[in-house]
Amino acid sequence: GLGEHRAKAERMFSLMDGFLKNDPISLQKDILHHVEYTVARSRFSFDDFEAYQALAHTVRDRLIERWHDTHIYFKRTKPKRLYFLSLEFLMGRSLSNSVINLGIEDQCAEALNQLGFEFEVVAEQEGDAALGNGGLARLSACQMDSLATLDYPAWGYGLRYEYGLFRQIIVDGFQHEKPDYWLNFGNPWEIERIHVTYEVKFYGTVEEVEMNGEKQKVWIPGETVEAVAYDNPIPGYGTRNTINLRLWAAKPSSKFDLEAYNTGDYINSVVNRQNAETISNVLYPDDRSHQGKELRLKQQYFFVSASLQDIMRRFKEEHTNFDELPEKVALHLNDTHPSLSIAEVMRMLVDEEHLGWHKAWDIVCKIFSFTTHTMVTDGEKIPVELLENLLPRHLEILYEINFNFLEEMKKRIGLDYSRLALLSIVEEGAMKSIRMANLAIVCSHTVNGVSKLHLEKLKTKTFKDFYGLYPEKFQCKTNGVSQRRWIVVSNPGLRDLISKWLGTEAWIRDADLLSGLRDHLDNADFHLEWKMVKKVNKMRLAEYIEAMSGVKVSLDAMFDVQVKRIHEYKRQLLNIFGIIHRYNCLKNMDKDSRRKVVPRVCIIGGKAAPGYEIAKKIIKLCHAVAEKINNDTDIGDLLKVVFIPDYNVSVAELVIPGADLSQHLSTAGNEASGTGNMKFLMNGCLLLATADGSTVEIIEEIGEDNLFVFGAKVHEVEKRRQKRLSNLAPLQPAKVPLHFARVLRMVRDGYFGHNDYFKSLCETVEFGFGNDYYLLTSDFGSYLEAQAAADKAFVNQDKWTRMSILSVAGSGRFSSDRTIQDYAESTWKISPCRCPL
Ligand code: CR6
Repeated sequence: GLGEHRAKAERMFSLMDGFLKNDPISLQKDILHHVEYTVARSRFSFDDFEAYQALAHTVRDRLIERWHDTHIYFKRTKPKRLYFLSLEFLMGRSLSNSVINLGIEDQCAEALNQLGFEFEVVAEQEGDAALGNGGLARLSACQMDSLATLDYPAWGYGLRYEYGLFRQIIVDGFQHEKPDYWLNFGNPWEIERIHVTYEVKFYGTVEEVEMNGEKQKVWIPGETVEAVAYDNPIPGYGTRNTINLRLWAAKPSSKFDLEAYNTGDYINSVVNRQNAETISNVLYPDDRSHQGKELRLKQQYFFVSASLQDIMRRFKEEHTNFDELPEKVALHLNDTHPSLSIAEVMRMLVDEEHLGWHKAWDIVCKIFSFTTHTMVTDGEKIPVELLENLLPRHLEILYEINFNFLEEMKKRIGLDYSRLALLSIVEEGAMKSIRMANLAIVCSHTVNGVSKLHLEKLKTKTFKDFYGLYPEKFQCKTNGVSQRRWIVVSNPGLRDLISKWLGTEAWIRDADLLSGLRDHLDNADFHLEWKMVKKVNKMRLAEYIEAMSGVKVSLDAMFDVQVKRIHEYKRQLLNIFGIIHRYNCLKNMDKDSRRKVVPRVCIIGGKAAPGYEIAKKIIKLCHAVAEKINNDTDIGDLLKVVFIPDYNVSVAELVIPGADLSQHLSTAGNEASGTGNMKFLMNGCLLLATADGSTVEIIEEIGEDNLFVFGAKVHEVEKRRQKRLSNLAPLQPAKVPLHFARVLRMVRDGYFGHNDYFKSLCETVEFGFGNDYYLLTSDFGSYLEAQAAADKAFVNQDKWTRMSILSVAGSGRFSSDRTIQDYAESTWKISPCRCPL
């Protein structure tokens, strides 16, 4: 009875000590407790890694407390919730970030110290969680940090890949891929929820049955897999709120395969069950191309089905009427990858909850929002053949959605079949397929671009027809990055300096306050301290470079960095050609002129998708050029070239704060946003960049004088491409700038060896072959001018420091807090829900 219940509650309460304590002594006790009972080592002998594990568990306990309180609070107050659906999250390391967001960094450092350990060394033991490819995935991670910090009632959903993004090994200058079995050493940041499981079904047939006198479709699936939840607490900064990132892992269904068992085929039944686990095994390593593979489709549906069952269960616990769904639930599609969700919600509402089609569609159109992350017109497509086999009922639903949509369109635009064909969700042709972007646009109430320039292209090119029909859907949400991760965690020196001169740490929650640094623009002490911070970061980076590549670099040199995925459109090749040109110039200089040269360390890093041959050749060329130049004793410290292997989040945290100059070279109109530029900006590194993606807005914010802009503008690109093509027939070397031709010839003729191997790479920028689609030839001159301007500015360290300060001061707008607040207010319509202390 009630009395019994109360007695039990009181007893439980009396057993509780209250919340875990965060003073250094309590932390030490907890660390030692975990050394002994979690890691099972002796408290008298444990190493740095074991100290990491014990501290991680100590922090995890504290995260769990807040995480619980937050969820109880959300449950009680029943706010509208946002569900952020993404197939990729690049979380990187968690320890430092958690400790900082919990506000216990000093206490943890002291606790470790007294046990004979150093926080930095211990934190270095942690491996990266790399469940994503590049910008999109790291953006998701920054946005989760902002959602938690701004107290939004949000959950993230993703997949718990057992193999994250491959590790890049360089052998002899060539990229090799090694599996990233990141769970090998355990993962203290996740909580396995063995009771939170859902069955996910595949294959089978669709049948029609009579139900209450009406015909109803039912899907009779052929295969069942189980999804198990793993929860990853995401702590906010300066708040008790700790939200959840729920990642799904596939397990064989607990329903035993009876038939095989009965026929005595025990071994095969177990082997079949194991196949289920392969679904969430490995992340696809391409960040811009989609191949329409069955396993990828299976991953997408597995993710969608498990997440939506979870979301609907939570909704139904609190509500009985689906009309309330749009008031209580916002579903966000992070790119097209999770957009099967649309068909799945329709299936749940129509087939399982027995709502009428039109009513269900009405609801569905009010709950989805969508962000596209690409400038590419040819988006993700799913071959109908695959769907028909794997998800037969969903294919029917997609056809019906499309039929209704096209009927509506016929009423609006008439029988203009070529236009209708462009709008159609179904692409007819050699390979009939579902256009995921069209599906997402038709159903979402908001379609977001990731920069102003991107939105403009969506409106005028990529989705021009849809824009004409639904202009109100299209919105710009310029990307942002978290200043917690990209200054506070990765650049503690700069953090202290900023806080000292602003007289507050409030900028960690409100990045607009960074503009206050402008007040000290001419203060000599401020300049001195600013330069000192950069110097220390350069030292840290120089040590890393020497350890990784054996190259010793001078701290007086300008550290010039280009780190990002390797892509033709990002034009790492332009950078390398510039380096070769610089080398040529140095070789031709007399002693006197050489004395005036700004020494450079050119740092390049990034992964190439395993099947992307040209990108792999770019990596090899980078190594070949480095080998030649670094071993030329005549050049010495004036020019060094370094390739940093296995670029990932934790490497970025080291490289970005140590950079003087960073390069963002995409041919205008190709980078939807870019977020690396923002991270460098926040770290006082000057940008050398094209007017592409979000860089256009950075220029707006800090002024053209505070960075080095070059190259064709978006509106010029198309014209130049046309011009090149009209020159196509005769090879016209005269049209190619002399410097460019010379550099190209050196690579082609084997000056750096491997001329056969580099041939196809050279051809991408030659007439009659690749036709230089990305316009390296025509941008080269302007690129060299920008480089010269950077050299000139660097000589005047006073001016350089001012530009650097103004970069950080102008970076507030590029905080993911601003992005998330904008999404919350104008797209998701959710309000903060702050858990009381
Ligand atoms: N590759 C864009 O290319 C953008 C991020 C995040 C990308 C990049 O310009 O900054 O998304 N697109 O919005 C995709 O991944 C499809 C990316 O990271």
